[in-house]
Amino acid sequence: MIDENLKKHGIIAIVGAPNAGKSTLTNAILGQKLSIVSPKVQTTRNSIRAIAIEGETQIILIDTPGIFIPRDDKILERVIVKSAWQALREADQICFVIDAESGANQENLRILNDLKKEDLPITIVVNKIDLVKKSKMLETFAILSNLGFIDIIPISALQNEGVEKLKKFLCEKCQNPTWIYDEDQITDAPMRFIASEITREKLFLNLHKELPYSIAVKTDNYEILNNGEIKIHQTILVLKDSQKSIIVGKKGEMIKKLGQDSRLDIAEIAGTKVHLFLFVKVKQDWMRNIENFEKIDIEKLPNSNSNSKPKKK
Ligand SMILES: Nc1nc2c(ncn2[C@@H]2O[C@H](COP(=O)(O)OP(=O)(O)OP(=O)(O)O)[C@@H](O)[C@H]2O)c(=O)[nH]1
Ligand SMILES: [Mg+2]
Repeated sequence: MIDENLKKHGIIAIVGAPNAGKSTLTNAILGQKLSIVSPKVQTTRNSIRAIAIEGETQIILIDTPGIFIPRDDKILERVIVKSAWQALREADQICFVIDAESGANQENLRILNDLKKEDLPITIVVNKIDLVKKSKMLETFAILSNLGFIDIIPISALQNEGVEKLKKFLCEKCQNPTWIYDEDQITDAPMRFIASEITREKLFLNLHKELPYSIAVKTDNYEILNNGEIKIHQTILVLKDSQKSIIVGKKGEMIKKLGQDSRLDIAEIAGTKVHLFLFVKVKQDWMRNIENFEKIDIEKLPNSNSNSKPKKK
């Protein structure tokens, strides 16, 4: 039984360079898939909260997009990086994730330097330790401790190594009174946003080169049927006809595969059968207009039914 008087919470921003494994780590601490993951950089575009519980502590993780220097003419890049910085300003703690292969390289040191200005406690997590030799690890640790960092924790988020220890460590850092979310809630993001993200992940995993970066997914309709099953209509927005052909594939095979992969993952998170209908639309200008982007990926939804929040099963 949880003692109501001992309940506490903390907000921890998971930040770092693109591809460091922030979303993989978020899912590992949460204990289930929520945030999307791919081998490509800039997979996460919007910050998303994952709510984990450990004993009396509610650990609220904010999985943020990777921090990099955006190009002036790329609105999407600027929105992505802005979302990361905004999110971390809502946090009590920063968990800075480093890819062990990159170690204390220039990029990571530059981000760390900028993070220091935020005046929040920083824990450094060295991830992907399964990929490096001990000597590389020691070198990274030495550089970071010389810079004055005390909390440096090695993990492999993919292999779930060190994650439990990190979770307990972060719990100690969570010292605000009470819980701020329901016990069984795993995120504050609406299920229809999660559904768009899952389809975007499948596009990242199945399509090559630059194509995934010029794509957005919009959930047009998310309906809970009388039998509890869910019917979803989504539009995949692309910039050109040629991109549409690639997504549809020969005899529609690609879009069929994308739909199947996405449907299974959405069903897993929603805990019920999902009927998913995908459409591809050419919208030449969707990336040029910042409002377009925000409307597509950060949906503000009027209908509370379709706005339901994913819960622990
Ligand atoms: N070998 C290994 N791979 C990992 C580990 N953690 C994550 N990865 C892989 O690294 C890639 C990037 O992981 P993500 O979790 O999407 O990284 P991210 O930091 O969220 O990336 P962005 O959202 O694009 O900034 C994926 O292919 C993961 O499977 C790890 O501990 N070991
Ligand atoms: Mg990510």
